[in-house]
Amino acid sequence: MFNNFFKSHAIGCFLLKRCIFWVLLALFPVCLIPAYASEFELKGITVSNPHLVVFGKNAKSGAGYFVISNKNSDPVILKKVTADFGKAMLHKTDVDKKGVAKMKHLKNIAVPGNDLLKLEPGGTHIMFMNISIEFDESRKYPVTLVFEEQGSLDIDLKLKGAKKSQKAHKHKHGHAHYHKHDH
Ligand SMILES: [Cu+2]
Repeated sequence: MFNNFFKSHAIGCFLLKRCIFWVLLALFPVCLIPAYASEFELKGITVSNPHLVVFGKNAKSGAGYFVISNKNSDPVILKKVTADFGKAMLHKTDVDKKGVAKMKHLKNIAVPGNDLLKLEPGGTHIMFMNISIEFDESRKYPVTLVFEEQGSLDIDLKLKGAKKSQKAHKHKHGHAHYHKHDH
């Protein structure tokens, strides 16, 4: 029945074209997704979705999270992180027997061969301290990851969550600010 419809009428052809148009239009957002998901690569290492969580615009500390995947058969070791907006350290949150979360400083982070490691809240993360800038959600924050054998990889962290915490800290507004300057 469909065959006859398309063969006998020019309008069938028109409808078919329209149909293709709509299918392409529906697929269009799918094609755009890779543009939003940020990925950085270096010698078989892929760092995906790097983001920065800070508590308020004037936060003095924050945490960086991302996924490191390692396509090499040997483990890769992240030994250092540097950032121009603050001091960066490798950290891990551990929960002790009493249920108290504590952060400990790691010398390095190893990603096993053909495996991935997620840096996420409550686990391994990049800790940023002594932050000297005001955060702005419209820009990205460059960070350099230094791997033991592969060298350094520049990534951009996307700011997340500053708005939410600003709301949560609303009651703190109105306080006098004390600024300390080193000369
Ligand atoms: Cu930490």
